[in-house]
Amino acid sequence: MKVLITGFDPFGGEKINPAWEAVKKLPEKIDDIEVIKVQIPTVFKKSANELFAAIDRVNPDVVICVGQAGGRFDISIERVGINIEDGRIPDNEGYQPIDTKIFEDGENAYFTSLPIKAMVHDMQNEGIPASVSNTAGTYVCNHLMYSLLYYLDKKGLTNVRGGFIHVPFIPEQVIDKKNTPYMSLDVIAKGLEIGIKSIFNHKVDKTITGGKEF
Ligand code: PCA
Repeated sequence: MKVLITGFDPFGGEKINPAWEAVKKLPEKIDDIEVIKVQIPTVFKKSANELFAAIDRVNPDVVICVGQAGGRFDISIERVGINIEDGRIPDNEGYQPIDTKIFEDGENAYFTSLPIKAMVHDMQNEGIPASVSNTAGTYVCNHLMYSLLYYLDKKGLTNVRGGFIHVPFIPEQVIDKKNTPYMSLDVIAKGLEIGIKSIFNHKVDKTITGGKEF
């Protein structure tokens, strides 16, 4: 069994990206699951193209993309990617789309095929704050999540499960910020490891609430 897990490079003036830092900390093997790590640039089109190349090369059973969500309190497992890009700030190559489609021939949205309720449940069970998120935003993370699910669908890779996890800032990133939530890198990495195990332990998701009013 193989999991391809990606993390973005730093963006928006940050020196590090906790997503990539946490991915780097993962072991090379979790039980009998081989863990293949790839860094992805925070650049709209390039991020997806590099992910597609990695999927073709690695032939994974599961693909998890991880990104920073500065301002969020917990590890959030994304439910859906939407066919829109609207950049609050330019990407790392200066591109700032406003209300453009990611793929003209794609659905309006794709739902993740990861067992997100089980993943949240298992993380919480081990004392790690986690929740289901119903929006991955409209920046490069949503672009990558949408593109991943579009690619798996268009290529007919129905056995490959894919999705996206957003992680909070780590402590060193919030020293110069006021009232900003953070989580330690070790806790984030442990959360990702639990999430990976959970995916391989759950072919079908649990039917438990993960709902939010907003
Ligand atoms: N987070 C950004 C893009 C790269 C990253 O780590 C996002 O949430 O869109």
